Amino acid sequence: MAATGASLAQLVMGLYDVQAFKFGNFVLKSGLSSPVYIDLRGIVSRPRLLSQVAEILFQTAQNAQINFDTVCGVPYTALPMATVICSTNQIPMLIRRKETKDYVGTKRLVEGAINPGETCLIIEDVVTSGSSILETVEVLQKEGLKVTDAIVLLDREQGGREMLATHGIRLHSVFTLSKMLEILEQQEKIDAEMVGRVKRFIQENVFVAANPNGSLPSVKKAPRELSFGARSELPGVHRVASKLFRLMQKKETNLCLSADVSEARELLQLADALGPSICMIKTHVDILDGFTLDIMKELTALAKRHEFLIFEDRKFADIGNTVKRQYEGGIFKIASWADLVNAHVVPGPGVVKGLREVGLPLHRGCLLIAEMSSAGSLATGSYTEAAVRMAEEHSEFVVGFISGTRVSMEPEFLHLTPGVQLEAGGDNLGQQYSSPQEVVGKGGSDIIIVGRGILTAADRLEAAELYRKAAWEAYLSRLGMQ
Ligand code: S5P
Repeated sequence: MAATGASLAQLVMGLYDVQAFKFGNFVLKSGLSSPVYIDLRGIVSRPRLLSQVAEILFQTAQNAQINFDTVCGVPYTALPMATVICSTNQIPMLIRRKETKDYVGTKRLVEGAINPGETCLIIEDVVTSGSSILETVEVLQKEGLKVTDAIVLLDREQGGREMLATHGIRLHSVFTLSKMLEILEQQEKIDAEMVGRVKRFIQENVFVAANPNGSLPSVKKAPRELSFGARSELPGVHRVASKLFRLMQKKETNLCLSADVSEARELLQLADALGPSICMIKTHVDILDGFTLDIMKELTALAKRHEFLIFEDRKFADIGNTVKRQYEGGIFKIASWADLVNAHVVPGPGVVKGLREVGLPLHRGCLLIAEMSSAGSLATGSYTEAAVRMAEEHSEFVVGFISGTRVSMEPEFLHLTPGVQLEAGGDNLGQQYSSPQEVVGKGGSDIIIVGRGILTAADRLEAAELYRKAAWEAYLSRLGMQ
């Protein structure tokens, strides 16, 4: 036990009094309506409470007999807690930087004396899915530090402990959400009905680990998984995403064909033959010999006939003014025929704003590249987070992501994953493959993008059907329907 019953109750009441826990109806960022809201940021203005919190966190670490050399708080709420612990107990501290802008240059990701091989203890205020802790762990490990344990004040019991355990991190909490509810009920701050409501909400919103490649710390929500049909009708869903969700549900396919062929005729033949099996065709028009706008007209007609979308995998990555012209003009006139395009987030929001000027009036949509399937990709961690934020800020035009697994919990956003084959492996140029089950079933992605898995098969239609069925079954199993 980290604390005696009496002192824990005192601490919980102290936090309640400064409104760190609120009960009622709150709309979370994810759009979910929650009966409880927890926010410990305010304790920096209550030095006595901050000291109590720091003391009990340190006691918890001591009781667990953890060996560590340094301490690092997960930014930002836990930073002052870690500072007080380190200052009071004379322990060297490390600070993880979170700002995406500043460390692109020479700035370091971790401040403080880093001695590779040493063990760093993580301090956090609240754990939900565990992904924030994992991000900090990832950064520290890249610096050569070992991380074995994390101390958290409040465990919301939504799967964080289990998720961290799968990454070799033991989580020690000062108290759990159940304990907090018990104390507040005893103290008559909340009634039994509220306790029941909160418990139900927590149970219905448990996160489960979804990290097939051990690459990105990501999670998916286990229950309350919405079907594609239901997602097509969400109030905030983009018109193109809604159309796609609808046709996926109707055709029972979440397969996107990556039609990486160089003959225009072959592209059209593929689209016609495989059209009924796919929800989308992905093109790289700049590898086509003999491109003409007439070919794209024919492709558009096939898309209409077989009900699939056209996604030009152009990966725009320039300043807004340039991408706008690349999207609209030139010989390809991409905006005139592609329902979807994609963009790298490396230039900053200007890339989305530029594309949006052209795409929005035409009711087009854009996917942001949050992760890449290639070995050594730099699109990880805070870069991926920045992509998610950019999508959230431009959801009138951005409909989702290219990523390995689900990176956003917003059900309006689509996740498309390339680097998929039925057999694990890769090519000799860095491509890495995961299976449809890993990507959709475990990883929480929506659509698999398959190129050579189908294109090199003797019977392409038969191969497409195999991929369609595998991805659809993975989706159904995620919904708990199989
Ligand atoms: O990270 C990525 C992003 C994309 S869009 N990795 C990828 O492989 N892609 C694209 O998906 C790539 O350009 C190619 O067109 C397709 C994968 O093809 P495959 O033959 O390896 O399945």
